[in-house]
Amino acid sequence: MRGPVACLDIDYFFAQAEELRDPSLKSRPVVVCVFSGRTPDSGVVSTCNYVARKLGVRSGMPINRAKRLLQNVDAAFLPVDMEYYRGLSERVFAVAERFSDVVEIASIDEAFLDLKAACGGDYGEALQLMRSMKDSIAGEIGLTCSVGVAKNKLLAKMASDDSKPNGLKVIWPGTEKDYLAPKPVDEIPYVGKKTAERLRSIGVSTVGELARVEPSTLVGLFGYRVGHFLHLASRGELDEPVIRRGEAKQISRIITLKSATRDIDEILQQLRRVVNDLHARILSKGVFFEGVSVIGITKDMQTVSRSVLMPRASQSIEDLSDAASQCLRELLDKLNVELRRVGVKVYKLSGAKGQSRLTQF
Ligand code: DCP
Ligand code: CA
Ligand code: CA
Repeated sequence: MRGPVACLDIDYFFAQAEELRDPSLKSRPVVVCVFSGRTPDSGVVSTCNYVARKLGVRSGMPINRAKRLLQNVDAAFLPVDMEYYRGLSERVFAVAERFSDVVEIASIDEAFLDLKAACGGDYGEALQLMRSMKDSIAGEIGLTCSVGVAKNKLLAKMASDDSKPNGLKVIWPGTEKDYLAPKPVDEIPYVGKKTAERLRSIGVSTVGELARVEPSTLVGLFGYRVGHFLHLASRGELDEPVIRRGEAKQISRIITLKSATRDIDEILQQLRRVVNDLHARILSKGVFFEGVSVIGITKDMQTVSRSVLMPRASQSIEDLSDAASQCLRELLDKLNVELRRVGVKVYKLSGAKGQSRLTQF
């Protein structure tokens, strides 16, 4: 059995990003626009904050329509700033990568995490981890996101959509069918208005009804690909794996301590396994690291961390172990916290195979 899988989606992303750099916007409708330049008002709404959504503004709407809806309020119409959003997006996904080695970046504001290795199939543990990830993203970057946890990507995405904004929702194993049955079909991701209308024409409006339609009927109506998608999706059985694209930018390992503590010797002893594990991963991937950090999660789910950069790229377990001890010591010296979970991360990775680097020799 696969799972649990999480879907992380940043709330009203581009508009929230604008609020982040100018908090005075928070109380006003914020509309982020793709101005086409033909006339000052031509173009479409990219996204908007919830203040504007309450007044009827939506993604994809013509800008002049949004302006009419907001004509009596003090709204801000801002142009998209992709470079800025991309930077924030990378930082959010870097936090996500501390919580799983297998992160699939699906779009600028959406990623899937395979949590099986991190929580050993325990959904309660997955929930705790994702709560802590949300806290880290809010604390370190200042953005809210919504996270869904379920047995596959599609269900996780639906749970994330359901919990918006700033939500966290688990679809517990065994409850998938009950969760899906009453939902309107257009709440299945990627099912648009046209598909929903054609389904309604054969008397299908809920996911539960869709699940009872013969797959051959769906293939007849929508073709093989979409037909099969609808059949599997409606039964919660679309189990596509989470696939990490590209090279890992970091590798990390985290464990739960036997009990919350700030005793350095105790933590170091338990950390030895993490360091060994991580080192094995480093060797098997054939990479060198320059950055090492220790991440601690406290009893009250705060994330704390300390990092060091090595003078040169290394692959040695002594370097890794020394750096991790140093980070942990600094962290405990500076902060009066008891740790519940502790992890080690290596980053600034370089390949051992092919591209060699002068600093390695
Ligand atoms: N986007 C866009 N045009 C659209 C839809 C989205 O330019 N028609 C951009 C702006 C969004 C970002 O992509 O901020 C992410 O899209 P989402 O669909 O996740 O929507 P939001 O993040 O804006 O809102 P939500 O809180 O519903 O996730
Ligand atoms: Ca979003
Ligand atoms: Ca999204």
